[in-house]
Amino acid sequence: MSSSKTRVTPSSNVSKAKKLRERLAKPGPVLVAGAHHGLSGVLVERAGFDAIWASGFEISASFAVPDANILTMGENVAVAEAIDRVTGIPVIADCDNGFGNAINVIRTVQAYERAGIAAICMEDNIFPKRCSFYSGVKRELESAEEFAGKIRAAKDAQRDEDFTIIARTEALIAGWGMDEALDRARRYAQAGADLCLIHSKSKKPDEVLAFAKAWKELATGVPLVYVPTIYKDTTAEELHEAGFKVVIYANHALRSSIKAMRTTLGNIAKQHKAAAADADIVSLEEVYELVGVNLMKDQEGAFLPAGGERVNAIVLAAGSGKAVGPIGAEIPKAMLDLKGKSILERQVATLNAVNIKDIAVVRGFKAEKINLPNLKYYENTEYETTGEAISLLKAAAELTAPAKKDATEQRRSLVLYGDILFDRALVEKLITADADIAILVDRTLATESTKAELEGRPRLDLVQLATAPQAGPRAISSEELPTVKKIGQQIPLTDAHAEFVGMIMMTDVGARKLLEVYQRALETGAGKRFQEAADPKRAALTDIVQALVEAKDAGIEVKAVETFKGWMEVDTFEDYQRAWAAVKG
Ligand code: SPV
Ligand code: MG
Repeated sequence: MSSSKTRVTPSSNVSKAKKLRERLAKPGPVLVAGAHHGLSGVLVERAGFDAIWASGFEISASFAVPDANILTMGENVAVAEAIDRVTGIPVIADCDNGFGNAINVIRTVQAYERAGIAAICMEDNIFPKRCSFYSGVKRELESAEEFAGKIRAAKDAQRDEDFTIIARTEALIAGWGMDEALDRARRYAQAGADLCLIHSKSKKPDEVLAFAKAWKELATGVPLVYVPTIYKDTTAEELHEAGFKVVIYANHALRSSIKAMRTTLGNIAKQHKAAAADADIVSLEEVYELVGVNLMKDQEGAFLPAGGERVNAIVLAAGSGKAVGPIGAEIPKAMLDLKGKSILERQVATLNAVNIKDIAVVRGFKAEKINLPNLKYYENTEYETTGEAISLLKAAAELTAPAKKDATEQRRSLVLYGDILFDRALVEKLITADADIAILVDRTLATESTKAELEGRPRLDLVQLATAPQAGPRAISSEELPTVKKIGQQIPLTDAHAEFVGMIMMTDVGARKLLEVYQRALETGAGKRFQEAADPKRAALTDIVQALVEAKDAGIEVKAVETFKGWMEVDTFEDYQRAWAAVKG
């Protein structure tokens, strides 16, 4: 169960106040349990209760202060709202004495209604109150008249007709007798209370049972609520039978958590190791599940731009710098110095700038010379007899996210050559491409002068698109990315629409397809030509991309993300000189 999904704000338009009314209208006792924060609220809901009691006793205790109006109305309503936000069942909030007189009550009702709370409960303790069970403390009740005025104020202030007001009398707690209790409850019912709560500190339910019996005779039609904190052995069904509709198990979640925390902390303090807690704690995964980490992952996929943690990069840097001349013969090309920083260092800085921090490098030629910190390394020891595709295979683990049960994580990988310099904007455009696999292509080639300049230059990776791009100056990119028809070095320059920059973005899905096509070629085509390579082992990136373009059964289109300039390749000594001139020190 992706339980996080069940924890999204309820999709129905029925208010929680209405839900509570509907539940009250159904037969059987309504079971409610106390909570003091979002998490305990979630646990109450998961346990199957009908509603959550935002308990003043629990909330005060969670701040480690007495239940005596020490916390403000604002502090209390904030907790009740926090509980309501993460749960789907109604919250009944304990509002003590309404946090003041009838005028304060008006604001209290407004605040709780706005917070999405289904019902509030107010008691006839004076302000500041004392918890019903504290002995030896100063306890006084308000006059019944004054409290009835608060009930009237509350009913007048509510906007949603389903918002429920529970009036609670503390007459039995204060020792004022059954008659006083009944009289007060009756007056509160007359003032408009939707339910009446009779509280008792008797160890047996006799008092509340006697109250229920007499209440029936008064025939007010107002249902009763009880809180079995001191009397504990009677079941909800028994008290329902006697006339009670709602039962609130007010503070048990808090008290069990104190016991659990004390045990765990005591054991760690004694043994000085975290494992001392193992027998008494839930797994981290259980916490993740309770707080909705799965839901957050779904939301990340739906709402966050690609980038950040989910995008990683793989730099293919197994080749030597020989082609650049003597200056590159002793080091891998990616480590060629450009005014104090190597090409690879410059690449890493640009990738980091777009929040790609997970970077792997495939080394080969003079591998030990590539040793920048914070990178992952893979080796292609056969770099002399193999191509870039084999280098990519060495880092295949980086391309596909580990298979997870929930499979919500969509990973995107950027694969790039170790000898290119590029602007960050290009990376941003490529990693956000709406495709499972997209190559970055430079359309500067479209101009005749560029074509003329490139004419005669060997080993250009050219790209032909499925539909010829719009000719002439000024054009906007179409909303749909162009599809790649052909990629390779043997495309006549006149047929080419763009040049491959040496950077590919692939999602988990795209990567799996690409690797599948290449694996098949390695298994079945050894020793035979593979696209433009003499053998699959010698395949360049362009060869495997072309193979994927042709593999109709793969069911995937290779898309092109277009740029005009913004990059350069360091392949020859002239390139190296141009790059040197272009970069800042
Ligand atoms: C609370 O939970 O704060 C209550 C119920 O008011 S009791 O503590 O039992 O009085
Ligand atoms: Mg209370």
